[in-house]
Amino acid sequence: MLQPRITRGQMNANGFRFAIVVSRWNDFLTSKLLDGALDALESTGAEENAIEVFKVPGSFELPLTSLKAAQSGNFDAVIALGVVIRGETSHFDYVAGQAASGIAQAGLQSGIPVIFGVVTTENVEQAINRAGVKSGNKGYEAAMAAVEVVNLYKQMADAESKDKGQDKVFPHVV
Ligand code: INI
Repeated sequence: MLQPRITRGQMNANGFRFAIVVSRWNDFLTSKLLDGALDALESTGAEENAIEVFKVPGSFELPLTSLKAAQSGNFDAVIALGVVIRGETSHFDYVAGQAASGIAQAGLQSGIPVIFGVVTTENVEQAINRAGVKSGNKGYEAAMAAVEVVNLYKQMADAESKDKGQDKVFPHVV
């Protein structure tokens, strides 16, 4: 059996900076996603002054705000949080679809991880279940994903500089 080198990001948020972009639409649920994200960052060792929260009107505004945060040079990861419910809108597909593809694009364009923490559901009941009001919390999961990938990218950069025998410093960690 082959035994390739496997690298998985550690779950340590200490020393990293995070932007959280959160939609005010369905605020009673997005505030729970924000609580979940902050809980995840605190439990993995993030410092309060290393986290900045940006509020936007709706999920449609998440991509550009996330891109601006990612391009600012002030953050190692951006976490985008929103709730889009099909029952509430005939343009669900546009809002949810644009949020998803725009958030992915913001990450690819900036080179900074932009994490998709948008709950997309058929009805309010399902959204409640994914916002930690009863059980799982998509904000918590998104922040955990952010912590994992910032560590993964740092570990990859460290391994690359070690392989090259250079003293290269990960660009987003000071
Ligand atoms: N925004 C959401 O985040 N969730 C929704 O369910 C939603 N609905 O139902 O329409 C929604 N609409 C607002 C949209 O995101 C923009 O803020 C608005 O269109 C202005 O660009």
